[in-house]
Amino acid sequence: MKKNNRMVTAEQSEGQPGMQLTRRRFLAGASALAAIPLLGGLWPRSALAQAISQALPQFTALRQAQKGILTGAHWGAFEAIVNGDKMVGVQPIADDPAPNELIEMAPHQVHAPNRIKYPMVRKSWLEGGVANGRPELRGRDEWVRISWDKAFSLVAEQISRLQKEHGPQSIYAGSYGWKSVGMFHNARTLLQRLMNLTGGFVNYSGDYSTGAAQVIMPHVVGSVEVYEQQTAWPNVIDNSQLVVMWGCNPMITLKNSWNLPDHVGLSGFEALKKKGTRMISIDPVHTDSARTLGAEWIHLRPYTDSAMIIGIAHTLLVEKLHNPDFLKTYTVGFEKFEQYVMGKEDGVVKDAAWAADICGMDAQTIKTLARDMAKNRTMIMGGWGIQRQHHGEQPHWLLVTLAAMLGQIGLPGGGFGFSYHYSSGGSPTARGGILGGISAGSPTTEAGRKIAPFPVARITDCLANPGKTIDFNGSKVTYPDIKMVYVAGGNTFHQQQDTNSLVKAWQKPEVIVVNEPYWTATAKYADIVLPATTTYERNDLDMGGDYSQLYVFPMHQCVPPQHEAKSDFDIFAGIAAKLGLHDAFTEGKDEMLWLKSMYDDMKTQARNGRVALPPFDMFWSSNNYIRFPIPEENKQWVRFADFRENPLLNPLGTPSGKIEIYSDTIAKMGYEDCKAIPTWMEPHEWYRGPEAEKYPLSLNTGHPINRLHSQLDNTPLREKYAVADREAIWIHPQDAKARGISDGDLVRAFNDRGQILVGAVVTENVRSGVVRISEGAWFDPADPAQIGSLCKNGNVNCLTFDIGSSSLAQGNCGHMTQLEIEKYTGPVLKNTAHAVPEGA
Ligand SMILES: Nc1nc2c(c(=O)[nH]1)N[C@H]1C(S)=C(S)[C@@H](COP(=O)(O)OP(=O)(O)OC[C@H]3O[C@@H](n4cnc5c(=O)[nH]c(N)nc54)[C@H](O)[C@@H]3O)O[C@H]1N2
Ligand SMILES: Nc1nc2c(c(=O)[nH]1)N[C@H]1C(S)=C(S)[C@@H](COP(=O)(O)OP(=O)(O)OC[C@H]3O[C@@H](n4cnc5c(=O)[nH]c(N)nc54)[C@H](O)[C@@H]3O)O[C@H]1N2
Ligand SMILES: [Mo]
Repeated sequence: MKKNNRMVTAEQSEGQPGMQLTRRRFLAGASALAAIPLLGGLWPRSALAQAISQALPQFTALRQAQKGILTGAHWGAFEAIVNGDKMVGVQPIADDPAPNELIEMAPHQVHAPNRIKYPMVRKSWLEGGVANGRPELRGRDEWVRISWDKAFSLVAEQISRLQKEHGPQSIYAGSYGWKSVGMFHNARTLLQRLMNLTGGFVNYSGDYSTGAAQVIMPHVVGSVEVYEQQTAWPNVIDNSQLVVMWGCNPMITLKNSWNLPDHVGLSGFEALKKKGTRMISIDPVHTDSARTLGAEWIHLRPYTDSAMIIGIAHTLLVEKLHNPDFLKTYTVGFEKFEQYVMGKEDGVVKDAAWAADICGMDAQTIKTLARDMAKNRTMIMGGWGIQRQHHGEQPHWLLVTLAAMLGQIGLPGGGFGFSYHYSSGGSPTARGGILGGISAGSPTTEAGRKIAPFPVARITDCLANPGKTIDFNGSKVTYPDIKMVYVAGGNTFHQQQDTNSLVKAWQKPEVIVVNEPYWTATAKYADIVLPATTTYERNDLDMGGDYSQLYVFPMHQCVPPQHEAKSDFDIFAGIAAKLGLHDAFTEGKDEMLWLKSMYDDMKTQARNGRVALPPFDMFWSSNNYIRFPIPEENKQWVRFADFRENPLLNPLGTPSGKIEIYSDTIAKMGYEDCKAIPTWMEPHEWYRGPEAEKYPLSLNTGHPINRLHSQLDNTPLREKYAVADREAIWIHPQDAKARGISDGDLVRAFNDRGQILVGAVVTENVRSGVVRISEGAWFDPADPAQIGSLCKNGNVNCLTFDIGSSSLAQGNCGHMTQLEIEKYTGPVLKNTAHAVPEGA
């Protein structure tokens, strides 16, 4: 049995887009809230806090806002300082162990000059309708302002027309995206709630974050692993002797979380540093994490990690440093992997020298690492960039195999963890209630219920090739013929690879609707654009700490809705009204009634676990948040300890109940690009492929330090990272010199798929032969009439290719591509990425 720790399971709704949160209930202690006398009206804050903490010292603690209004974002909970109708400042909450400066952007988010002010329609679409809407003008047409009433009618007409004429399989409302925090104003869920009521829609499966790993891991360890609770931080700090960050940049990626962050992971890494725990970073980039934590840097050629891990496995084998007992008791199929490593079938001995040659490093480094890992209590922390690649299923499968050979899985401070860098995996789980959100419901028609989702990153392929059938995880998926795309809470033109092929495929649907606060490229390429509020213009609730579930936060409205913006809830309720579905959509509840019912559900659930919560009205009006207690045993929780203790009583969810180094299930799928044991396969593009002659540099597209993807690119934070007003490109001095590029220069980065303008940062923090451009710069084509024209802001996905990681997972390959760069000497081009389109 898994003890006292939240599990995240793959379902189609919450958590990381596409993930559902569940948690075990707890039984201990006794409720005491009943002892508090009920007072009517508004409580003086201090009196409330005092009364509750006296009654419930052992259960809940109310934490008071000091100066402002409690709200929050993916980058942290904070207090908003408001002056009249303006947000003027922020202050982090007192409990945040590592407040994040990104919160300071909140006032700029609200008052950004590129807010969408009114409902707008593309002129040719408004005039020509579906028959003559000139979809090729998307992204460069004129805009016409319309009333909300007209907007609701236009959208409702399209939905009912399509449901009637082509059925729910003609409407794509997957709407992948990172939206904003808040369990109620969840743009994507609200969109899908509406679409389900109208009959159904096409959804996606998986996500962009862990497309490959979340599909392979259930075959290997029986769970998605990437969204699972990790061995708790205090246990890691106490026991790990060597921490290997494999393609993992936690001090950056832990700044943001899916829910309000608790930032406990950041303090965990700080604690390791303070203790002097040895840390190694394996990455083509000398990451901020490696530098701030003082980790040793092992750099390899990008996309070659699988070979390196196999080389380590070889050293462990020949030096007898592996743990045969562990492999025998807890895994299946190791002999087949051993034969592969020793070259029994193909005659290629995959030793450290073999790996070093592929990885562009020396063999000694690989051997030493193998010995150090075996000698010490080692925790392998795998990031996700290494699986956002062609054959991206292999690195994580191999890391599990490596950890199994070391035999420390399930021991304190040992094994592997694939979520230490994300949303504070390992932050000990608290005991309290869990907030549910509004539900998407289910399709109301038989046809709607039958629709199979397609893997999310296949969107361009799907739009371009209706009727095409692809492999996916042992089954087949046939693309529907999409006639309507609806996006709410995502930025398709940022997230998807090979932007120029997307631009082309995007011309196929008959109608594209986007709810957005800002004029992003996705909004600019729509037919109907509906202005959405930001979090700070509405009321909501959220949990703090994705894995810890440590807090319940009220997110109070700070300022009135800007311009004519409406919340997604009100937008979809308005459309629903035109379809005669208003009450079905709202269930007769407004924003505050929904929040109260969500809170009350959590309160009942918490009470069953013997944790008492104050009544909603009291909680809401007090401007406090609630912190739940963390049971002592959760602070030392060890992932897989139960399995290790008794693999028969606590089997894994794989067919064998063990770790599958050989998977019979995958063998039966018969895929050439994902075999039955983890293997090294040459990637689609790399430094030794034929494309490298023309495009010798390998691309790294890490997640941005000062942004969440594309979010906040339109704020003054830009001044921290933009070079010559473009996205930065990190270039090694040798590569820069060879091309006559100096620090601060404008650079054109290009390959056969596209070209972008970026600003040079010449630095030894990337390995030579590698350039790094963060994902998330808004797409801004110099000539929107020419597909493939220079992107003036540096959207890296203009360069990446769009194929699936393999037939198994069909994950995206955003972290892999070959390219060339040159000093830009063309005409001066104004960056218009954050400009409002003409007529808007
Ligand atoms: N090459 C490459 N590509 C990548 C990646 C990579 O590493 N390399 N990373 C991938 C990953 S892991 C991810 S998760 C994706 C992220 O891709 P996205 O999730 O699309 O990225 P965001 O920039 O967070 O986009 C969210 C959008 O929602 C809008 N929004 C925010 N709040 C609201 C709201 O309340 N209502 C509405 N209607 N809209 C709102 C924001 O303004 C923003 O435009 O990108 C993927 N793409
Ligand atoms: N500040 C910030 N934090 C974020 C986000 C953000 O946009 N900004 N996004 C959030 C989201 S949605 C996600 S999914 C996570 C993303 O978490 P990750 O996917 O782990 O983050 P990345 O930065 O894409 O990649 C992590 C590291 O992998 C390295 N890497 C890339 N290719 C290779 C390779 O071939 N070999 C090796 N060894 N290393 C490689 C990169 O250089 C980088 O240092 O972060 C979350 N946190
Ligand atoms: Mo992600």
